[in-house]
Amino acid sequence: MTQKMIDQAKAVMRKNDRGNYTVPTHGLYPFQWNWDSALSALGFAHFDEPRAWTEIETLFAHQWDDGMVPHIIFHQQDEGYFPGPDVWGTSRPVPTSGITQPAVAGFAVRRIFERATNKTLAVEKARALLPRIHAWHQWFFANRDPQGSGLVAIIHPWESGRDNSVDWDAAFERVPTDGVQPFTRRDTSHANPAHRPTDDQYKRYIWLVQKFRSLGWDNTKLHDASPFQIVDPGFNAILIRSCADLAVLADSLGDTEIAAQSRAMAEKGIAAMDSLWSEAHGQYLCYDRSISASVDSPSIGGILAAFAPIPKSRAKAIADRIDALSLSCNYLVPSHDPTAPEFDALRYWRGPIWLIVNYMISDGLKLAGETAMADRISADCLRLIEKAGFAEYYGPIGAEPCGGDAFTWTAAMVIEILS
Ligand code: 9WN
Repeated sequence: MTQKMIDQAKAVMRKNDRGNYTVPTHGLYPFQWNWDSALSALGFAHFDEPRAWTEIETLFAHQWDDGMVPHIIFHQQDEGYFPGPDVWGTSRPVPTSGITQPAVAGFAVRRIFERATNKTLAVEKARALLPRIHAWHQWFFANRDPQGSGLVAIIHPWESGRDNSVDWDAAFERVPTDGVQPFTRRDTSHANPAHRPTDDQYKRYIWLVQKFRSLGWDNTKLHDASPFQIVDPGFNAILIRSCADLAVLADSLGDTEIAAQSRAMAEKGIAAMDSLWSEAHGQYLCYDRSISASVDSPSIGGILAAFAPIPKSRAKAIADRIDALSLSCNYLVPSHDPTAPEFDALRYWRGPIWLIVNYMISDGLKLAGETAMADRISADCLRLIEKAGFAEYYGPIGAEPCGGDAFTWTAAMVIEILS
């Protein structure tokens, strides 16, 4: 059974392999996505190490001069996705979007490096990637934390990777829709519209894109100009974890300066993260920087925070919180609390389970010594695959496969769990 599942996962990854990058899935997402690639590289590393390095190299080949690594790279023309390069208008030689995505690459590169069987190749590739990843981390704190709080804000829901989370609902009320150019969505012709964001949310996504475009994609201006500035604990946890991992990688490669700077960013972030803890919910919550208020929304963002080296007592509380969530669903970990009124079992990031998020939560809990919950989450991932195949996301009550199928990072996570 195990080997069969690994073989199926490899076949999914090969199918979506475009040579030097992978698409998340055929049709729905025909380009390269940032955090998809970094997480998918972990899967490749188990059966094709050079290919794993290439995936991340391709991503960083499109890093902007200011250090940002864009969330989409439009390698080829494809009318099947909206918004395409013309809407973004970033004027890059190979078009890209103008926003970023969770900084998983630092974590992934350290892990691939440490597991590598071809050490010569690993040293060469990691040495070349190290300053680039570090520049991206520095970009985050310089541009998305202008007051030096230690935590960064996202300025568009797509940056979080959790596009239509309940976390953004209240803040989205303040994002206007006037002046949005008429558009036709493509996602709803590939996937069930009932499992996707609403048209109203799409208008607000596009309003933000048009706003940033009107500012020439100048990152020194975008944060302060955005009506949407949210400090997401999950997003910050990924960045903090990657900074901490990059410090260890830099030490291994003898770069003491990058090691020290990375460690300092991680430590400052961890200390600041505690301000997001909610005793009432037993998890972290988002903070809406534009109105200086906590966001009372018990989503998976505050559970994913366990991916960072948070205090052990917090990790234990998060394991307890997940256990409590399991009373209201059949599979872990739902992207929103099933007992909350906004929970929507099959609608994207408002309830469904995502294997990549499960993987990161499980990894963080394991490091914190919460192995029972970590193993339970991994076991649930495999139950979902057995029942519903390699889907984009799954219903936490009935294990329904949702969104796109034959999904690259879902397959990569299965290889990670089973190898
Ligand atoms: C927008 C590719 C991406 C993921 C995101 C997921 C979804 C895109 C979309 O697909 O977002 O970036 O068009 O819906 O929410 O996490 O990286 O798999």
